[in-house]
Amino acid sequence: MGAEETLKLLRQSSTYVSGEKISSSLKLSRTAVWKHIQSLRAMGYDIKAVRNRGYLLVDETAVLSPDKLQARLDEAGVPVTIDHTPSLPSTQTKAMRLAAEGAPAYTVVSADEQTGGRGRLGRPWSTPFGTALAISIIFRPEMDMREAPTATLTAAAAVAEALEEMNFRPQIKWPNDILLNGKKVCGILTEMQGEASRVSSLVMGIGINVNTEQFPEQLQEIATSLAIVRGAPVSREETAFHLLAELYERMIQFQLDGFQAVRPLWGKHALSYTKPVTVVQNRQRVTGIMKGIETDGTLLLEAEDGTVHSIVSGDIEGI
Ligand code: BT5
Repeated sequence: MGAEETLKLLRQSSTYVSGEKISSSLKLSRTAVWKHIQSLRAMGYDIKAVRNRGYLLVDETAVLSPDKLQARLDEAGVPVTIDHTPSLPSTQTKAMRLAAEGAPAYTVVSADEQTGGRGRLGRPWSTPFGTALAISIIFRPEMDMREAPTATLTAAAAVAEALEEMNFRPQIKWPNDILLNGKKVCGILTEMQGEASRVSSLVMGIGINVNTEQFPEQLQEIATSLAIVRGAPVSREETAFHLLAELYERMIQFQLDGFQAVRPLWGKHALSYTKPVTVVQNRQRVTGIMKGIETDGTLLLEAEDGTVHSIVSGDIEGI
């Protein structure tokens, strides 16, 4: 908590802020302030310290300014409204609540940290403070619940396009992962509300590892970040801008012309497999050669005996 407050003070000032001023404003000891500065540096914030002057936030790459992001999106004609909070249990949970309360389409809930970020089937999603993008967007499309899988694929295509605009080489791993160099850099979670089979709101949660340097042990082998791939910090604001502009454009296309309009883009970024893959769905495993996707987003796998399995949701094992 103290690190967040310290960061706030540094953000508000374009000149050095003395350690005394920070400690008196936040009612913290000088040692505690120093520790917070150190932990902010460990998160990737470039903070200069000069004796007798204090601290200055030099590099803004780690900082997401919701006002600046909003202004840039407004200027580009992307009609989203950013609702940013430094720390939340989950942007998805908040966005689902706002959607149920009637929040308009294109409300974007974002946070610098999630303490209870979630993936599919209640799996955890890690978002350490200030290092990643955690965003949930409310859409109100005219669609049937059965179209949800293709909405996820549309979001995956948009994320891949956004990352390509930033000179990365993303690959989409069906259904909801974006990989860089074979490791997961982004996950997508699609949830809906509605009556019968009609969707009243679709909430798309997107987590992108931007400046994460060190992952928890269980993720070290499977996760990566934009900064790890680039070898330098990457602006979260820049990433959010590209992401939201692409997502808006592709979702409009999806709503007007259906997934078939976005499908070529999905295909352009989709990971292709030369060997058989195993897909786990509801604890069942199916192994086969991937034959692509159907127009409704289901995955087609041809098993050894020649039968073709159509898989609605699941996880491809390994890469
Ligand atoms: C996903 O689920 O990949 C969807 C993740 C969606 C996260 C966003 S962040 C904004 C919004 N708010 C939320 O609370 N959620 C959304 P799934 O395919 O089930 O993958 C989950 C698995 O990914 C976990 O079991 C871990 O193995 C792995 N994982 C967790 N955190 C990760 C990270 N930061 N980077 C890469 N892999 C991660």
